[in-house]
Amino acid sequence: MDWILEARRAVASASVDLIRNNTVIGIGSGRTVWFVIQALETKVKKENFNIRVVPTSTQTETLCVEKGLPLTNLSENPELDLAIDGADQVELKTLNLVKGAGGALTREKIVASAARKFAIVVDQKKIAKRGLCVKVPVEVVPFGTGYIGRELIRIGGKPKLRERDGKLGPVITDNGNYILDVDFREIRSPERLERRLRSLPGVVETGLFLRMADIVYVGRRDGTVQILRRKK
Ligand code: A5P
Repeated sequence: MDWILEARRAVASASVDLIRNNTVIGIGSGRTVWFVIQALETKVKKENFNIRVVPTSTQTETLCVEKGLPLTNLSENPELDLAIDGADQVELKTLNLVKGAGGALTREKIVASAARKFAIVVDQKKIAKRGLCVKVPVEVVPFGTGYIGRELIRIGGKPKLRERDGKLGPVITDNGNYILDVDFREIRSPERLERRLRSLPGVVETGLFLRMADIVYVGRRDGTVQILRRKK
């Protein structure tokens, strides 16, 4: 699947064109963002830019430190000029997203909300032409996991506690919580689903990012980058 690596590289380098000097940028998490951090390092050095970044995960923070990108946080900078992040699925018509396969959904949603512009980098396999249909990650307070799981089944979902090879027991997020990956099959009304999920006590955040993305860079199999903009 070499084209995917090339697609990630291409969208990363296209997305850093949005970056201006003397700005504060939110940086998402995941494999595509890894290329964004590299492209950002190159751009900052080449243009001698003065930027600061707010990372959305411990992994991103470590990478930014390695690349010498100056860090800041939302206490110092509650308003960001731009945030760039990956996604697990993008609905073509609305640019609604599912995010959180890397477990950083809560910080990603906070950072995206703090940004004046939210840009997404994906490959073409992540574009959904007929509505969102991948599993929705839901971050939950560990104490409430059993109850929330039961409620998710009641509203038609199939929840699974996220576990990973190499670690016994559930994955713990950077916020000290668990993640339930919930299969809703086809998501007909994402707004309604989001409201229902958010109304459950103990749900910290969901991976549904609705009407948030302003621009999506799509890396295509033929090496080109397609740019989608959300209609306001
Ligand atoms: C991290 O929690 C996620 O939201 C990622 O942004 C998303 O899973 C995309 O990651 P990849 O670029 O690794 O596919």
